[in-house]
Amino acid sequence: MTRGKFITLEGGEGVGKSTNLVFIKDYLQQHNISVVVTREPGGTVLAEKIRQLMLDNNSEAISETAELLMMFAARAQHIKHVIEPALAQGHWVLCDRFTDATYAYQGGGRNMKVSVIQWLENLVQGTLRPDLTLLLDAPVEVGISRARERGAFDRFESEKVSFFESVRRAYLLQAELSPERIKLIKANQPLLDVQRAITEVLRVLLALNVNYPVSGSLK
Ligand code: Z5A
Repeated sequence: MTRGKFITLEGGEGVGKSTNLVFIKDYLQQHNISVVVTREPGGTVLAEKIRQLMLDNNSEAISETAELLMMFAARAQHIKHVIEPALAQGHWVLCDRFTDATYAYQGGGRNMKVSVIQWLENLVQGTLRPDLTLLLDAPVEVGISRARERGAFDRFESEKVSFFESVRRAYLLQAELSPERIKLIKANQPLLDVQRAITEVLRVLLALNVNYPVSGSLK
């Protein structure tokens, strides 16, 4: 059985991750790839409970350290019960946020030490890293105005603009450090153009996937 590919979707608030997740899933399925769609924090019963605790705006103040550990606790469950089994069975896993979000939000936004995040990443993930990360990037105010049309804010959405600026900077730094894995997609353009850019990246991944029969019909 050939191991599946692990694709993650990243970016700040409201950049279009959920919207494009559906597009990517459909695109891969049209190319006969079996896709497991999931998200972080979340993806298992326990991890979804941790997500609720972390997004709850009325909870007691959560310390930066507790937040970081909760992210990785949820991730440990997610990897063991969803991501690893799916990849081992040959499914491709498409995940809405993963550890780059930790570097961006807990590292950039909350100022947690990168060396601590790296240590936890190695502990929890071993050698598991995404094969491809699509980083949707847009000016913070664009993402915020898109996301806030939805109404009530969760604990992260209630942060100041400066927090989201730090998150964005940290994401862009991640992309600079890992240009092979992280592909930057300009999200401040019409959806069709965003999806055209995503398709270009996916086409390369499919072509590189030796077990995938590349035909002339790739769009
Ligand atoms: N978090 C963390 O701190 N550390 C971690 O390690 C992890 C996560 C894994 C929950 O994430 C929180 O967890 C997150 C960081 C933290 N908090 N924040 N902020 P989430 O992914 O569930 O929450 P989110 O980032 O707030 O997602 P979102 O607001 O749902 O945004 P989105 O999925 O990127 O956007 P969308 O729902 O697809 O699009 C928003 C709107 O814009 C929607 O009406 C679309 O129709 C519209 N849209 C999308 N694309 C376009 C274009 N191109 N043009 C115009 N309009 C568009």
